[in-house]
Amino acid sequence: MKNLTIPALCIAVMMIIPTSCKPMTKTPADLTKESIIPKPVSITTTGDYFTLNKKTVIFVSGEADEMINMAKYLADKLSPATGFAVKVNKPSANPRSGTIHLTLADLDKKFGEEGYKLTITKQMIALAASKPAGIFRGIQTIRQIVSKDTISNKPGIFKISTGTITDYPGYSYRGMMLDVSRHFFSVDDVKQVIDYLAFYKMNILHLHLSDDQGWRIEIKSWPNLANHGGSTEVGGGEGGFYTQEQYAYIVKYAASRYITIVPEIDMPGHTNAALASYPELNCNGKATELYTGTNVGFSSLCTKNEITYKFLDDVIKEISALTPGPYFHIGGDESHATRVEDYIPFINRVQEIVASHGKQVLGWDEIALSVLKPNSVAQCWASESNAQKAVSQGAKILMSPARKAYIDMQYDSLTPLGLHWAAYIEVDNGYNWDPATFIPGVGKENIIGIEAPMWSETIIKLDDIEYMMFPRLPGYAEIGWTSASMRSWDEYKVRLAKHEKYFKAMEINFYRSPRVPWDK
Ligand code: TNX
Repeated sequence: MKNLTIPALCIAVMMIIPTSCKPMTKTPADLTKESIIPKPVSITTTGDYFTLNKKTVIFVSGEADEMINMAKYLADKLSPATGFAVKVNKPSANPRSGTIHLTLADLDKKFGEEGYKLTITKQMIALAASKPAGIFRGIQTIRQIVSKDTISNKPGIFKISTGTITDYPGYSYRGMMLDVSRHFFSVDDVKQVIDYLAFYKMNILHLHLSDDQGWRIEIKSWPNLANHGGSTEVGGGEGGFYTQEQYAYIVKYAASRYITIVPEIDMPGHTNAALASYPELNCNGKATELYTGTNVGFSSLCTKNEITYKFLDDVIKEISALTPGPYFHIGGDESHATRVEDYIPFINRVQEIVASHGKQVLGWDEIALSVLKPNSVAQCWASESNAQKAVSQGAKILMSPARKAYIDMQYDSLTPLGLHWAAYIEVDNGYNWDPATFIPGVGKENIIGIEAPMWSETIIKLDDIEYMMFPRLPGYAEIGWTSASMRSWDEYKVRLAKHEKYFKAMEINFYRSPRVPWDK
């Protein structure tokens, strides 16, 4: 990892022979030609340049630490690209030219929490938003504009096209899921994923914290879950788990990128790691063996025993206390070892437990078989009729259709990692769909957003995560942010190709899809 860097050699050569590393400055200046992903709501150009150089200073509109931290973050992200440190200054009533301004302002309601307005003139770059999250999203746009392509033929001088960008998201939930159960990933790996999501303005990381193969979070009242249930993974490796302190740190790190963590404890199926850790969770009172295979649908909590609900209450209480976000994900998928007449009252009761700890239920689409609370959300992965059932109960939908959005699916039959039970998902296939017209009877008003799940049966290390995420993830980010009427694969693929420079600068191990017109 993973900062945007101009090859040092190129800078060195440029200082000697200024024309040898051909700058790709666009002439004439045209802000609308920038390859920003997700595509902003509107861009206008005024045909001039702002000059970014060593003297550029970032000002913030208030003293709030939050804004100053963001200015430092921007400076930090720009300096590897520019090769110099952009300074951060306290507010100034009369800022001089050549500055970047981050300002909280009362923007129109349509900008919401995450919208922003970026105005670039010859004298300054002004970023305004109603809320800090909007400033953070706008900073990502600045990062995508100030790249090595904007360097002028004078070293250390960047020419940024002038104009205005007005931008806000179409959906409020734009996420990715990481399965840390089938294979465990370190805190550093998770931080890296969070940074990738941030670059594309995504705002949710859903962590699949338990499954048959591993329990990945410390629960103080049931310590064996992590100690025993977390001690292996698919293939028999050593597994692992997050201590509560580590989980809290991930939550905090994500929050610094205005990303919310959604914790998932899968139930009543996908629970072998718990069943192996505590005999009393099994109907026959006997602990199961740890499991390191990849079959699904064989395990179930004992839905008729009271201890099961005491266990769930403790687990949901401890995790909820560490989770500021609104959702607690209860899984609920593929409970083939639970009879449906047991499944329905189980989910009904667990919804009450989640509510009693102040959280809202998210669950895979099967939870629509139960009586959904009005604020429960069904995550549609497989069944259209479950999604329709959820909507008919007044619940909302999170769209993750496996054949479009599962980033553990292979690109094609030659992809060395991943599965293909739902589909092969080439980059165009993953981009070309509209969540609001995908399921009959489920429209935009029923949908909170989209999520791309990364199941990890075959995904072992960060490099693998990157290979499956990129270059598909920017497409999911765009589906969640940009209205369907403004999206087309033929236009998008050209912008996506331009992001190769970011993938390379961030040292991302990405799939060079033949469907994307990369530079030769
Ligand atoms: C189905 S999707 C599952 C997971 C697997 C995944 C592999 C869902 C709710 N359940 O248990 O990991 O397929 O693609």
